[in-house]
Amino acid sequence: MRIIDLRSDTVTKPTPEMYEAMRNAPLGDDVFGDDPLPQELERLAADKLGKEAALFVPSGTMGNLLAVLCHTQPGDGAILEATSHTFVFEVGGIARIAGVLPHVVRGVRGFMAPSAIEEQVCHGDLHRVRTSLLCIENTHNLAGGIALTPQQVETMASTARHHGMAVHLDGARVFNAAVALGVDVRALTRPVDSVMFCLSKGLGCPIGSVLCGPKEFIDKARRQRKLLGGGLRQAGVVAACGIVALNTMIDRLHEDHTHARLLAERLSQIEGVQIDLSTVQTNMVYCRLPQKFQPETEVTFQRGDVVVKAVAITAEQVRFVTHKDISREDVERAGEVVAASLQKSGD
Ligand code: TLP
Repeated sequence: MRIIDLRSDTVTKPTPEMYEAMRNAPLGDDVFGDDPLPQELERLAADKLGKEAALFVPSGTMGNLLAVLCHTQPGDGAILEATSHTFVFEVGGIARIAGVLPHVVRGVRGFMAPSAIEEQVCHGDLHRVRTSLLCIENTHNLAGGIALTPQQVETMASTARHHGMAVHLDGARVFNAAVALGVDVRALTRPVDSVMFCLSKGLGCPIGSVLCGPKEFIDKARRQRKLLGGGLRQAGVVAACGIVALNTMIDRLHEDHTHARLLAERLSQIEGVQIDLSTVQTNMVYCRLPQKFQPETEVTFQRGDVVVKAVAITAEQVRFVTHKDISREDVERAGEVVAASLQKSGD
């Protein structure tokens, strides 16, 4: 059986160079502060994203939660896009653990208009919370993997700053955004106070994300990470992959984008499949198929001994994600398998 796994870029396996780096990793104990590779990764990440300091964390979810914990006080409010990952898919952690009231703004392709942000700002009078944080997502996953431009990020961030709010960027795939737009990633991170990006997605690492921001903020986050149970010991085993990823895996992301485009074009030719091709800007393809699905479940298409895996993100939308373990040939084959299997189910 051949499986073409397009469920997510999280399914990527480490590269041979990553396995080699893991095997040779000099190790210490990161909680004692003497594991060299997490520190090297943190310096490299902070430098690449143009921030003072960084913190290696086990997951993107923990990185985003730490950002909210460190930018706010319990009982504050935070503004988030209504379909953002932090609001929709992080188990309500900001409410449950950080004690923060989410205010949602319906964005247009991930962009929150200044007037819509301003409508949600509360200044903490007798009856209201104090809105102290704006969260932005780039690329915006549920909008289709849309890459928000530096100008859009700056517009949202300056609106928040004008009201005394901090700005956090969920940049799980911020390098995809930078590559798609042809800009230095710093153009996307400069307007924000903190940014989380994932190593475990398109960059191919097995585990890990990095939270970047001012030194004082990162010092605080390091303590909160321990509180959340995220203080890892020989973290260098996985940080080793992160260093390889930052040095070698960013420039190739455009291949995933080309493959997503090709897949979208193929799928859009199938009868009954609807795709807004203008949203296919990075490595994701969201499409509507004739049938309904159980949200958040795996969807499979099969022809002969080839199986294509995708995910139903909502009842109506199926998502395909390209990544480093998917070749052009896989994409072509996937298009054929989906077409054949939809035709069969329609017969
Ligand atoms: N996203 C996963 C699923 O949870 C949907 C995926 O397959 O896309 N921010 C964004 C924008 C994300 O897409 C994700 C993961 C996260 C944060 C959380 O990262 P992890 O999975 O490392 O906690």
